[in-house]
Amino acid sequence: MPNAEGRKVALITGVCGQDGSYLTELLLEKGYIVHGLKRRSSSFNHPRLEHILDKDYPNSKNFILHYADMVDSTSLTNLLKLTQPDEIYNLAAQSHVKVSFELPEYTAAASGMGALNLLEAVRGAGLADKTRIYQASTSEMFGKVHEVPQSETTPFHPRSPYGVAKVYAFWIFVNYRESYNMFCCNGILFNHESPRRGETFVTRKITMAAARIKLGLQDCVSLGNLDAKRDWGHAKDYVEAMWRILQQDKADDFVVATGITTTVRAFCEWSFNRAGLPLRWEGEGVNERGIVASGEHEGKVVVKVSERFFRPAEVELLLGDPAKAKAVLGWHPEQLTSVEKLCEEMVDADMELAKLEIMNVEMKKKLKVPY
Ligand code: NDP
Ligand code: GDR
Repeated sequence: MPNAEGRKVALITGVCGQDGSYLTELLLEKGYIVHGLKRRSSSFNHPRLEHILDKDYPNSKNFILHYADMVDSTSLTNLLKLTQPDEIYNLAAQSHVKVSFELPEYTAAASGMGALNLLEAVRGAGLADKTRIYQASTSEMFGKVHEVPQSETTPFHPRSPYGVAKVYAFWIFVNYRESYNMFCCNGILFNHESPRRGETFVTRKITMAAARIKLGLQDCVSLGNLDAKRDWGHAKDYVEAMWRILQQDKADDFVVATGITTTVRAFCEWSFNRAGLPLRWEGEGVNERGIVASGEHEGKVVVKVSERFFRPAEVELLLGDPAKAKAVLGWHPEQLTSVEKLCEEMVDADMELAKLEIMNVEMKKKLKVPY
């Protein structure tokens, strides 16, 4: 139901993250009032939203940030009573797979129980019949894959505390749909990246390293499993699929993927090549090295393998089957950003950031900024 101004109202949890920022842009463009849930942090945690908060950004006044937390049920109920959303996009999560082995309990609370807290808050606020809810489910639920490619019918076999927490969130969404007839949907999204991707995920770690090494800000990058394969798309394209999922007549679950898989090694080669540092590989296992093959930096070791980045259990291969998303949502990955273009966009953006970093360092020296 639209609000008094005739606009739909959306609430995005995890609004400060990569997907939250692109989804906010999409919904504002579509005329929504957008409420964003952000958690308290001791330092500024919404750089990805800065441009939207600028008063000159189109429909900026329709974007409102609120403090709440997925592990604080009272804050969720209060926020729902206040905002009365037509649509909720639950993107908040401790989303780093490797970190989830170090923070298993918090990951379960935020990424698993957080989904239940949200659903109960929707019921508690009397919105169960009105509000459509999207859950950010993940290809990590397929984990040690039972078939290739993975579709909506592929069994789950998660390989990390994060994956396990997300399986719980998936099923509690299905359960509330079946038990209370709530409009609960899961988007099972495969990896999606962008220049706004967090710096510790592998694509961004690589594109930043390629740019910073090229400009002399860094010597080398250490990575883990170079043979892992991921089905990578562009985050901007994937938030469109999230929105489409909530516009259907019937609540349902969808795999969102490109249908193409790439190794970490290949993504590395493309990135360094784009930065003007073509690579060749030498050695095996933890002794493998990526070396600049030609040009000014020929012979320089720029990629190393470190056990530090291996996971206690790995997801070796993800490849999604987007047939249902194509047929029902009209979402066609072959018409969207390819993984090669995604890589180029990320390296180019990180080149610009690296130049800015150099200017900042110089400026800080001049101004004697303490940190
Ligand atoms: P990010 O890690 O970039 O964003 C997650 C957001 O959740 C952050 O803004 C974070 O806050 C917030 N958050 C974490 N814990 C809490 C909490 N307890 N309460 C409130 N907010 C919290 O993830 P992405 O944008 O990449 O992904 C969005 C969602 O989609 C996540 O749930 C992720 O698990 C899922 N997903 C992502 C995929 C991908 O490839 N990107 C693929 C499939 C699923 P802060 O900014 O303060 O850290
Ligand atoms: P993933 O993304 O675990 O798939 O989860 P990530 O980019 O962290 O890892 C992808 C693959 O690259 C390998 N890898 C490394 N990973 C990281 N982070 N750092 C390294 O140095 C490194 N070297 C190799 C990993 O082992 C892995 O195989 C992302 C997150 O966004 C989840 O929230 C989301 O649910 C899934 O994608 C789909």
